[in-house]
Amino acid sequence: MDFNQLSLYVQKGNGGKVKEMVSEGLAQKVSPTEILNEGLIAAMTAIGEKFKNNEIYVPEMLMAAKAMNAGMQVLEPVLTATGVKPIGKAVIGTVKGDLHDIGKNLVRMMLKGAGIEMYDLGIDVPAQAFLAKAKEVGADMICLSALLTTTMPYMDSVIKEFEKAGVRGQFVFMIGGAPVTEAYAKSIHADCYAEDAVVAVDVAKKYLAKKQ
Ligand code: B1M
Repeated sequence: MDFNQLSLYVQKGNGGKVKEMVSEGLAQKVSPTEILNEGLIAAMTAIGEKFKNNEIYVPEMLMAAKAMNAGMQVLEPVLTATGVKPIGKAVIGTVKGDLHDIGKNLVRMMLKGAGIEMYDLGIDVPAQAFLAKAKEVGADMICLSALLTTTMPYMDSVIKEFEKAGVRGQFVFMIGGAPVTEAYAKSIHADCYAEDAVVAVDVAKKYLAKKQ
């Protein structure tokens, strides 16, 4: 499979071709993780670099994101296929002020694939919505994503909302996203941090096992 060509189709925002190539790749038994990493995620990294260097602007970034999502739709059934019995429930969302959802969606898919029942609140999610959903579904874990240095501090506000309600101790908080670090997670007393969707699976499993 020509991963470079796939990446170029994503970067050009050609969702039709992206879907076609991902479907063909899966039919030829190319590893879904390789398609994801070498084709789709590589494209978003390149797009990020071009944006930073003022070679492209927000509309092109948005088109690339749509094409990436088209590819992820094809990959989703493969990534979320699970034969395991549910090991816990998690609420996930991108925090208030932040519209980035590709990484969050990926984390949701991988956690679902690991047998975690996922409740996705989408993007731009206020603290109160995390709290309400967590109580409603009896969640074990709250997963927060942020992609901007300006929205990352809102993760602290979400945790504080749970503290204010006197229920912080009932939930495991996992946080992640490009600007987020282990040190930041510690500073806001999140339980854990994961750098990517694959690591998020291991971390979530470990903390859910501890919680049981
Ligand atoms: Co935006 N954007 N963007 N953007 N965008 C970044 C993040 C940026 C780094 C680009 C750059 O300058 N190089 C920059 C942020 C700079 C900063 O804050 N330091 C930036 C900016 C500035 C902006 C705007 C402000 C631009 C503007 O309007 N002037 C604006 C903000 C809008 C808002 O949110 N309020 C904006 C808008 C957008 C679009 C809407 C056009 C689009 C998003 C569309 C969408 O998501 N549906 C977009 C995109 C596509 C990007 C880049 C190019 C790609 C992001 C992405 O999808 N990466 C991005 C540059 C980059 O990241 N290189 C950029 C692929 C994805 C798989 O990775 O999301 O990092 P990621 O997720 C990873 C890990 O972070 C981790 O696992 C994931 C999978 O492995 N992870 C978790 C994520 N969440 C996790 C949660 C966990 C655990 C792990 O536990 C719960």
